[in-house]
Formats: sequence, structure tokens, C-alpha cells
Amino acid sequence: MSEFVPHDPYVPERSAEEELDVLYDVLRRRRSVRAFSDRPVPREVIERIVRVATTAPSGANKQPWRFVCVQDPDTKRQIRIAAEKEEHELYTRRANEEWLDDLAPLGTDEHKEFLEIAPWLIVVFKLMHADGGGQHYYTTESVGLASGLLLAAAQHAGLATLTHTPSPMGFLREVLGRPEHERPFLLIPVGYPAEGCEVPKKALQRKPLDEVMIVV
Ligand code: IYR
Repeated sequence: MSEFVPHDPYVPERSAEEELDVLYDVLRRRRSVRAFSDRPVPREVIERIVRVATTAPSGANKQPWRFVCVQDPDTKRQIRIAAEKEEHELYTRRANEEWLDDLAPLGTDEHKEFLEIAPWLIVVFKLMHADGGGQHYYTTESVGLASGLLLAAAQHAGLATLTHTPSPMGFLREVLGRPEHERPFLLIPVGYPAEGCEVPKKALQRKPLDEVMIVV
């Protein structure tokens, strides 16, 4: 190196702590939204969100997932009708008292208008075996990891999501015409919050770090 070329000491732009504080600041703002706007989201954005999800690790790298991205209004309507039917059962029969008490602060009920209003519904399926028939490993873990990355990607893009799990979810396979080896895992509306959208206060409270993290 020539002593005549001026140099500066290398200083990393941000420390690990600062980088993680930036990421935390984005992700901690994620809220489950149940009132969506019909403001469109370009397909290219959804493709990139799914592309982030596909970076997840998976058992033997089998990538046991399928992301069915629904924008067709008629299909969304069919999903809403079927989901509301299951949710009606849940709220009137299936859920026990403790479950209903736990849901009370969320203010949820069987009505799921957002399934028609959100511009996209991403239905995450887990593949019980390969399309051609080979084995998959740790499918639930793998699809869970991919779904987490998907939520983080949407949040990073300034979009709202809801991890919706009408149960049972078998109807999604039928409505979407998916094969037998695909099991619905999560139904994730993606879009912008409705104007004046509110989220429950109580659900924001997160357990303190020293409760969830143990260092030995
Ligand atoms: N699937 C129902 C009920 C529900 C269950 C849980 I656990 C939640 O965290 C939220 C809702 C519904 O979506 O209304």
C-alpha cells in the first residue's frame, strides 16, 4: 500500500448490537391485524415475501412447503364462507370456557370479513411427502420456520398480516384444489390495515427477556 494514498481506519457501519436493535425495532411493531384495507399489494411484492420464506432451513433441505397466494375474489369468498362455518362451530361448541376466556381480550368472533377484503391470502401448506413421493423430515418445524420468515418479510415491507388458523382447515385443500399430500398449515391474510384499525392493548405485552431466556 502506498504511503501516499490516504486511508481511514475501518469502522464497521453498525455493531451487531445496533443491527439487532434495528431489526427488533421493525419486528416488535408487528401486530396481528383483523381489519384490512382493500388497498392492493403488487404481485411482485408477494413474490418477494414468499422468496424470503423459502430461505428457511428444512429437514434434509426438502423444502416441504407450498405457498398458495390467493387474490381471486371468488376464491377468497369461498374461503371466507367455509372458514366462518368452522369458526361458528368453534365459538359455539368446540372451544371450552378457558379458551373462550383467553380469546375475550382479542375481541374475536366467528365473522371473518377480512378474508374477502385483504388483497392477498397466503395459504401455507405443508407437504407430507415430496410431490414425486419421497420422504420429508421435520415438516412441521420446517414450515413453521418458513412461516416465521414470511411474517418477518411482510413486516419489513410495511405490510400487515394475521396468522389465522380456522380449525379444522381441511376445507382449504378442497377450495384450492390441492392434492392429498398437502396439509393446510396457516392462512395468512396480507395487506394494509383498514383505516382506523385497532389492535388489542393487552396482546402487546411481551414476556420479559429474563423469563424467556435462560443462560447457563
Ligand atoms: N380461530 C379463531 C379463534 C382464535 C384462536 C386463537 I388460539 C387465537 O389466538 C385467535 C383466534 C379465530 O380466528 O377467531
